[in-house]
Amino acid sequence: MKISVVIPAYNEEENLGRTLTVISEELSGRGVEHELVVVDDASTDRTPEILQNLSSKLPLRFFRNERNMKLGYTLRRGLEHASGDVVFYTDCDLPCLPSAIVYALKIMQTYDCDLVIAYRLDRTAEGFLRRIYSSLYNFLIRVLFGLRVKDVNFACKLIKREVLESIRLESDGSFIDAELLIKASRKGFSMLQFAADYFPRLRGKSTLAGLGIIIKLLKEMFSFRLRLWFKGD
Ligand SMILES: Nc1nc2c(ncn2[C@@H]2O[C@H](COP(=O)(O)OP(=O)(O)O)[C@@H](O)[C@H]2O)c(=O)[nH]1
Ligand SMILES: [Mg+2]
Repeated sequence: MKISVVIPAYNEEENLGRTLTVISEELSGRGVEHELVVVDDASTDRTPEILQNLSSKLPLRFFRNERNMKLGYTLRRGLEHASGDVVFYTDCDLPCLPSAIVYALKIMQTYDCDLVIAYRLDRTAEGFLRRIYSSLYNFLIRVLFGLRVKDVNFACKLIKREVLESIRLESDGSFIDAELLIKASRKGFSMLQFAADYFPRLRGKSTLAGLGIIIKLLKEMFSFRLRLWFKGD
C-alpha cells in the first residue's frame, strides 16, 4: 500500500525542507511506501528552489500555480496528482508529528474506515481569537450540515483514494476541508477521529487567518448550503 502526502505551500522556505525530510524519514523508517506531493501556490520566496533541490533526495513531486490561487484550489490540484492508495493531507508547518500519519494509518487498517481525522488536543498555542473563530466554525458546520467533526480545519487527515474518486471538490478557499468531509459523509463513507498533539508554527507567517480568507470561506460555505437545499447535490 502506498501513501501520498499532499501539502500546499505558500512562502514556506523556512519549513519545507525539514517538514518533507522528517515525514519521508518517518515513513521510510516504518517501511511505508510513500510519495510527497507539494503544490506551490506561487510563492515569492525560495520555496521553488528548495522543492527543486529536495526532489533529487526525496520521493517528491511538485507543482506550481502560476498565480496565488488559495488553499482549496491548491489542495485540489495536489489531490488530483496523488497516486497513492491513501492520501494524507497536512501543512508545511507540520502541525502534527509525522508519527501521527502512521497512527492514522493504523486506525484506518484496524477499524477499516474510509477517513481518519485528527483533532487538536490542546489548542491554547493558537491564541484566544483563533480558538473562538474555530469553535464557531465547527459549530456552524455541525448545525448547517449535520457534520459531527470536532476540528474541521486541522490539516491532519488520512483519506482513502476511493473517497476522493467518488466526490468532486469545488472550493477554491479554506472551505475545502469542510466540503471534503461533508461530501464524504453524505456519500456514506465512514470516519473516525483521534486526538493529536498540536504544534504551532515556529517559523514563517501564518497566512490563513486574514479577513479576506474568512469572508471567502463563509461565502463558499453559504453558497454550498444553498446549493444543497435547492439543487440537492
Ligand atoms: N495554497 C495556499 N496555501 C497557503 C496559502 N497560505 C498558506 N498556505 C498553506 O496552508 C498551510 C497552513 O497555513 P498556515 O498559514 O500555517 O495556516 P494556519 O495553520 O491556519 O495558521 C501551509 O502549508 C501554508 O503554506 C495560500 O495563499 N495558498
Ligand atoms: Mg499552520
